[in-house]
Amino acid sequence: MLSDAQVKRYHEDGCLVVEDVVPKALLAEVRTVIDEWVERSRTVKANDELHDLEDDHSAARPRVRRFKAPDLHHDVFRRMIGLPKVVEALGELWGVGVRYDKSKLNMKSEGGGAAVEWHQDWAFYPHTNDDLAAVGFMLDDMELSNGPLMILPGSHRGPVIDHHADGFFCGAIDVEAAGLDVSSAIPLTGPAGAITIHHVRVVHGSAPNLSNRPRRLLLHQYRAADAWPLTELPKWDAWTAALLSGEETFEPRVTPVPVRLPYPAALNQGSIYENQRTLGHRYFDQPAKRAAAT
Ligand SMILES: O=C(O)CCC(=O)C(=O)O
Repeated sequence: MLSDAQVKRYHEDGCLVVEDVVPKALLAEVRTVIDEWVERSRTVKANDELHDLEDDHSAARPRVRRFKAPDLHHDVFRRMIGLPKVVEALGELWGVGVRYDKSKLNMKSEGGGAAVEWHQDWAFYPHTNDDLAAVGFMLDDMELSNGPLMILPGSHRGPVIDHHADGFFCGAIDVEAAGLDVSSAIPLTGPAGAITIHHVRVVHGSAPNLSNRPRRLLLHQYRAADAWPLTELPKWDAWTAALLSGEETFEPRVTPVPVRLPYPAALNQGSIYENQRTLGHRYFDQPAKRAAAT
């Protein structure tokens, strides 16, 4: 599925864009379901197990920030989990079997859809080894103007950076306090139907969507079959049912990875957007720096 150059690029940068992965009919079906969900959200007044709402959401102008765990709510998202090109690509990157974890749909609506502050997914869910990745299915064209995912290349080989504020986990990096230079960040742009693959330790984030076009990114998380979480014990039946390729194993592969645990838990729960509310210095609230990064 992947060329040698793509595999090399992933290991060097910690990310990859692969075009033409989601079949057009499936893409159209997903968009239809999302449009229906947004329409239905007019009657939703508070965050719940599916909806994570923008602060300015209203019945007149529905603004959903994220649909949480969309795969638990509609079959079309489940059908995207095991797309052969996705499972093959991850298997080629890791050299072992692939297990599905979970899903989220970041909506980043036109006219200001929320930023995601710089972070490493690894800070949220460290495992016994770091062969984990999030696959982003581009449901719209991702361009510089609509807040594409941005990645700091090579940062997946660096330390796990502090994601705490005032002693509590906040799921975000204070770029100034950490002395982190994000000027070399690269935007992961591409046409709808492409996927992004980003390494669990790579530093990434995205600016608000100030364009007049949507930027919907469906993120599915996957892990190597032999990577076990350090912060939650899996329930066996669901765990083994999530294996998409390769052999099941009772022997976690343990490698010398840097780990910081996400405790004490974030003061604001519900989603990364809520966790990140307590971050002291917000990078993406500073337009000059945002312009420099994009
Ligand atoms: O939607 C984005 O641009 C960033 C997504 C992300 O990193 C996350 O939700 O953890």
